[in-house]
Amino acid sequence: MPESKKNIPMEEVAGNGLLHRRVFLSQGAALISAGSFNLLTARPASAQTTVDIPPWMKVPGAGMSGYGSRAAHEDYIQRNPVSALGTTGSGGSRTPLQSLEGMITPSALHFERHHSGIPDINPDDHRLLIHGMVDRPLIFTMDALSRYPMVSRIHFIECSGNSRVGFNIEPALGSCGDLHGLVSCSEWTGVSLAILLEEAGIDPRAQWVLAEGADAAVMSRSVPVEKIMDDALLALYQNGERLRPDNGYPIRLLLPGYEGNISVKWLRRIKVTAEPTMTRDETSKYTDLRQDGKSLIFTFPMEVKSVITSPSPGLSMSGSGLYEISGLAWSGSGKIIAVEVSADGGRSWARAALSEPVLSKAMTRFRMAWRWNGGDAVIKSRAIDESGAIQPSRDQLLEEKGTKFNYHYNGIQSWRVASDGEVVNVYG
Ligand SMILES: Nc1nc2c(c(=O)[nH]1)N[C@H]1C(S)=C(S)[C@@H](COP(=O)(O)O)O[C@H]1N2
Ligand SMILES: [Mo]
Repeated sequence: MPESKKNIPMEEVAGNGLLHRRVFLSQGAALISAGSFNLLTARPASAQTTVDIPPWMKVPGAGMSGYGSRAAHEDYIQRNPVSALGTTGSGGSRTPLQSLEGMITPSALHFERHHSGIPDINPDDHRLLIHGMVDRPLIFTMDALSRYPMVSRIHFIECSGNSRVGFNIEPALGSCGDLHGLVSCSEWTGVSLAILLEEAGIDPRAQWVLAEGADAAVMSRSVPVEKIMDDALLALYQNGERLRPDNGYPIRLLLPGYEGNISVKWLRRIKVTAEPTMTRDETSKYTDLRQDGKSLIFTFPMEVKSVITSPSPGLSMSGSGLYEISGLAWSGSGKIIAVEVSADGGRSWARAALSEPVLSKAMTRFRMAWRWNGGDAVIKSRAIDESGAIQPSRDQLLEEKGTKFNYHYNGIQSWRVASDGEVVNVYG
């Protein structure tokens, strides 16, 4: 082995054992194979190991199936449904972020937020109406929509109530998904709403569009025409197959980067208007109460945010040594340009590696190598997006937004790793 590949020191780049992100670049793989350090937890193998034939090698395996399912050993990985008091069917279920890898959320684990349950829609009987300030009102069957040119884009959806427990006085208990799992990321395929509005002939004086859902809650929100013309999608497909009923089957509006509420599911009506309609869901709900008693309305983009998914509560560490700190970052204002990680409670920070592809308004996976000395440590991540926005600390956020805010929490998440390997949510 060439001298240069032997014992290359892992450069420490910030306090308490954070290592340079090159560990995850192609050269890093070479370093690992050169044995300059031992990231992996494998034990040395003896020749005997391969002689034992496991039971599944002694009989032919199972046959094919029409629609796949995951390994039974993975069935414990579940969304965590929590019903809201009051309206039947209202509530949410959160994505178990701590159990997933990469940037795409499997459709069956995409978070859900329903205000009156999931309507049982027959796609043959469902219609989309476009009317209001247009030259030609149009009505579409789902088949008619399918004949328009389609586009595919990878985007996150985040409920503006995500991470709300961060406003609590005491840090909440729970897994990463319990605290932050009202965000998911999918590949969405469908028809650009701008194309259909152009076909309908939009009145140049129109400034807003009302989007209405076909659930019993009749979720309705006003969207600026500018956003519609920019990147609004009528999504028909999610991760390659038709939308799940939970996520809006047979059609939903997708407004990339905007608070999840406005991506109206089970979409039935688009009305072009001069003014915002001032619906229930944008006046009594989804407004942000300020300290002076006035409320902000139409606070659409979700702010730059990140969270370490591993290690995180429930994923205990087993003894000092080399670990990968991994997490997700996203922003409603564009691409993530950097994620910084601290292992000493925020005294020093170092840049994580970002896993490709890094896409606008999509989740971005980050990774950092950490040599844990086995002592008490507080780890945290902070994301920066291409608009220059930096994820704030919890103190900065409360200072800026006040204590009456109930939505749009994007403060830095701190996890305390105790010397016994247990991980918990802490402030500061
Ligand atoms: N018609 C309708 N659309 C809806 C909702 C709803 O209850 N009804 N919930 C909204 C909220 S608050 C959010 S956060 C997102 C959640 O999308 P998902 O359930 O696909 O994750 O859908 C939005 N669209
Ligand atoms: Mo939401």
